[in-house]
Amino acid sequence: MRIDIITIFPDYFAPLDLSLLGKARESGILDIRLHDLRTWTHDRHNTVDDTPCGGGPGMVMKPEPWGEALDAVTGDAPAGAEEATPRLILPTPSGAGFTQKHAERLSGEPWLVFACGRYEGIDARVAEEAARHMPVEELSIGDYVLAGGESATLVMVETVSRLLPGVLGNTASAQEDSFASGGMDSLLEGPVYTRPTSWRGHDVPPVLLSGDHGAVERWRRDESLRKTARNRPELLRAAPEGEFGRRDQE
Ligand code: 6GU
Repeated sequence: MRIDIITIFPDYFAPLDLSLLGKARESGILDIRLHDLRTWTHDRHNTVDDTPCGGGPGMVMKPEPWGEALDAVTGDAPAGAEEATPRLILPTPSGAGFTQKHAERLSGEPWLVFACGRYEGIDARVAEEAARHMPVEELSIGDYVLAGGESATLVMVETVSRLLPGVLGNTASAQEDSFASGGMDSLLEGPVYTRPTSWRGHDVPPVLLSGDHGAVERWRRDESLRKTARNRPELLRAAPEGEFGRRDQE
């Protein structure tokens, strides 16, 4: 998968060289390209913002550098996917809520472009114009306000990337994640343990050492339900009738 990130702070993305994503980039599974928006300014001060039309606080990102940046970046298709159209992601607190479902869908795309806004956001005509050439999605990572789209982009890129074949060491582990579609749909993951079996007076639950795989699976499901009920009760209430069985809801 190719991912282009346009930002005024390319250094913000240094963590993409580390760990799982760093390895995926080295192996070629992930082709992440960073672009400094100021490359597409033409004045002495590399201006990217201006005061909001209609007044009000803060600054708005000017459309011209964004238009040129998107033309340059999206005009250059990934090798072997010349026919591919990029999907433009606009991280914004006013976007639709990003979920594991979005991540699963986006992980099937050949090419994503993230446009990181700062200040009060990007002139709305940029999204309007981009939508004439490619699919555009506004996404928020939660109900709080960040200083810019960079950290939200890191969150989304990591969430999508770890779903790509070959990125996780154990391909089964993504399916067992909290929120993953499949077995654990809308349930949180329960507690996990490793050796030593007794530590500072706390014991690993004996069922996990019993060798009874059926009992282990039943215990894990019960613990998932217990944790979901405690930390995210709305997930159980939102589940289709009978989703967890009558016994589970009690
Ligand atoms: Cl994507 N951007 C900003 N600036 N704030 C956010 C966000 C995005 N998602 C939640 N808060």
